[in-house]
Amino acid sequence: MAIEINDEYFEKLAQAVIDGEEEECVELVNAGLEAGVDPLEAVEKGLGRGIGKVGEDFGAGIIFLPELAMAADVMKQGTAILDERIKASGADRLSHGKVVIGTIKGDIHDIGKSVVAAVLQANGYDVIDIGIDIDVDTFLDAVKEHDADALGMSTLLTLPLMEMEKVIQRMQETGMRDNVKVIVGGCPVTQEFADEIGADAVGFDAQDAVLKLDGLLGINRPCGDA
Ligand code: B1M
Repeated sequence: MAIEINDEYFEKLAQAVIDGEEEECVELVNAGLEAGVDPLEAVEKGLGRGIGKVGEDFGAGIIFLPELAMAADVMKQGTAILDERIKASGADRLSHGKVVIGTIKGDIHDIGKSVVAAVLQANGYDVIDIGIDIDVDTFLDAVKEHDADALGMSTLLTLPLMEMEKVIQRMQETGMRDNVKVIVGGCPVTQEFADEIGADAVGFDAQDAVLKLDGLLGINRPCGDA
């Protein structure tokens, strides 16, 4: 499939997610990479726009869980390929620090968290992605085991939001909080909420997560290197 990277290409990617067309999506992603698409742009302008529309329709009761799940599977296939390319783009960089990242207990959304993990890795962080539905003890054990400089928590759901506070509280009780920065993110997470629960920062998207962590860990990059 020979293609040009333009608005039409990103629209086709979005539409493949909306239509639940896995084969089409994978072909478009691979053809895009061959034609030199920026993988993060393909996630944000293409696949992300498609899943955003699907999410809106689901919220409005226009489509139901099976259609949402089908679109999510297509999105996952596409982002898995792009995430690998994003990670590989930072393979030869020096390590800026270790980050444990996961989606909180009660939440199984993993696409956005995985994109953030890939972009952090591409920007020189050693990322330990511990997955989804992660409880307090598992977060703390992973931070200890890997001697992490930062902990990242993600959620897309409103209901389990307070799990993030529980993790931070336990870090305080066990004396871990002073040495480990905490960044939170996901669509229901606001700056006010992050302040309220005592997180160090909120990341509004993957690139923002890099900028916020750089700030917290004192990383100075040469111009154009972030
Ligand atoms: Co769900 N879901 N879902 N879902 N789903 C939402 C979140 C929802 C808003 C849809 C809607 O109603 N409009 C709604 C939440 C409502 C709420 O709580 N306020 C919802 C619901 C209700 C549910 C279920 C409860 C549905 C049900 O069962 N009845 C259920 C939850 C099950 C559970 O977790 N216990 C559910 C299930 C699912 C699927 C499994 C079908 C699937 C997920 C598949 C997967 O992840 N493997 C799914 C999907 C795909 C979505 C939507 C449509 C898209 C999410 C996504 O992947 N976005 C979503 C609606 C939406 O967001 N528009 C929706 C693309 C991704 C690249 O973006 O994840 O936002 P995002 O990540 C961004 C930023 O948020 C940020 O950077 C990322 C990259 O730019 N970010 C961070 C994220 N984490 C970060 C961490 C950081 C920093 C930045 O630092 C650590």
